[in-house]
Amino acid sequence: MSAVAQTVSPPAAHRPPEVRMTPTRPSPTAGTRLTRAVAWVVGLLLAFAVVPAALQPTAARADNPIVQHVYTADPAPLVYNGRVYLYTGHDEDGSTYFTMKDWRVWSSADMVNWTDHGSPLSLTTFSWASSDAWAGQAVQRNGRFYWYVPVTNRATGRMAIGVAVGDSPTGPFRDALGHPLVENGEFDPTVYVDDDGQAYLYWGNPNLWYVRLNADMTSYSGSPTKIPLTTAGFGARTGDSNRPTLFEEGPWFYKRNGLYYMVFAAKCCSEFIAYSTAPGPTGPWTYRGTIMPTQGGSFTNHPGIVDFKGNSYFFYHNGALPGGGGFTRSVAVEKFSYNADGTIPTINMTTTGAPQAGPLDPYVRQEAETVAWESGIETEPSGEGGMDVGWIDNGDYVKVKGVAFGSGASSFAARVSSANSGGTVELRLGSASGTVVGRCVVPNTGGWQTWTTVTCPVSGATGTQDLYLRFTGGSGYLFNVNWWQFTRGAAVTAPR
Ligand SMILES: [Ca+2]
Ligand SMILES: [Ca+2]
Repeated sequence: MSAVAQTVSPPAAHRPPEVRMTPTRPSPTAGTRLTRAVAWVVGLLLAFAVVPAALQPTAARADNPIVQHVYTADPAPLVYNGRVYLYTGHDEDGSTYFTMKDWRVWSSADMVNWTDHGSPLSLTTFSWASSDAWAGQAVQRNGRFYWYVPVTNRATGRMAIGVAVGDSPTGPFRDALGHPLVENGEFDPTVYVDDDGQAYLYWGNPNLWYVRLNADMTSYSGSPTKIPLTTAGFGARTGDSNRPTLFEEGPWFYKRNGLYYMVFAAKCCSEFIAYSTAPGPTGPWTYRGTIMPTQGGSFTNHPGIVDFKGNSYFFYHNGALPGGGGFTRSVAVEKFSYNADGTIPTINMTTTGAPQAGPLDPYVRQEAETVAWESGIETEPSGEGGMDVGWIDNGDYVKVKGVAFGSGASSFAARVSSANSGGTVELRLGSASGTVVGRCVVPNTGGWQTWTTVTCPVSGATGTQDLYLRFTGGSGYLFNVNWWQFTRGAAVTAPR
């Protein structure tokens, strides 16, 4: 979908299909990737046999995966200034391979309502990259944001690590170097800045490498160094003489309470998530076992761990959305608690996800693209900045979880646009068919990016509730919504 398509063409009666890419094939020189692809195909067949019934698509009550309108993969969370910023890859609709062209950014203040920040980084950001926008990670240093990503270098046909830099966690991002930061045919970078200021870049499949990054975060000292993959350090794999340890890919490196953690995708395929710990940033590593067993209908998985507002969270991906699978993945999250000795308990995938870490304030501007769950909507860059919600058909809805109305709201305002005949925003509590506390009529505004603010009275919205913005109207796409906001006050009685 794109804003252009929606603006130029009259609204169609059906959701526009996303462009389907011809599956890319590993190049003959990319031995690692070829091996990986073959193994994954085998894994794909296996994965379909082990999808737990609980993880089959069930929209009702579910809030996990955390994004539903696009497929996301390879989560990399970053806590900054009271929010969790989540950097992900993006699986194209209908993918039959790792057809990945851009990365996405999401953020949340409560772990359940996630704001879509669009795609501030793509293959086109790197003039030297040809394909494979795979698993990256962003970190903050001195107020700048460095996003490390693996891509295929067009000139060599090999996987390389690029680094983009931006002045905000949501970008815009630019290629910091104009060439790869490091290239050895391996991928999946993870970065951690230690307390002493020394930053480390780890990456690899089938090996595990690191370099010491310089303070500028875009160069390094010394040469890439290979971590010895011993069974004591990374567990024992059976059945693959080329891969004697469990380490497969997707490392996630950090320190907590003086202990260094290497969390990684283990075995192949299907993968599970395991981890090792070390007393120092480069080892020696000791294998600590499984964090997340093989679950969830995707034959890969990928870890990301942060502490936020006093709790710990584990991000991963699965194939739990409708149409989901090994190449159409979705990022999900679970809350967990470290054991007293720093070990990590077993974490299982759920369809409920993490509990809400604090209510959402409806009396400040909230972006329409802040979503706990939705049905039928898409997002696009807004002409007013940020993103807006569009491709709204009759009956589509957005769920916003845990909205703190307190003693009550008196009115609702929404920033809307429509090149069609508009429609109605129904404000419902508890479910998409729950009690209506307000209805806001949206007119034709003269264009899909011609915005106006509509308001309507609200009655009966008190306490903390799940708010459903349910959209109704005629045929075709009805209208777009950029943001919304309630006004506090006594309920207004509708005129008789
Ligand atoms: Ca729709
Ligand atoms: Ca918006």
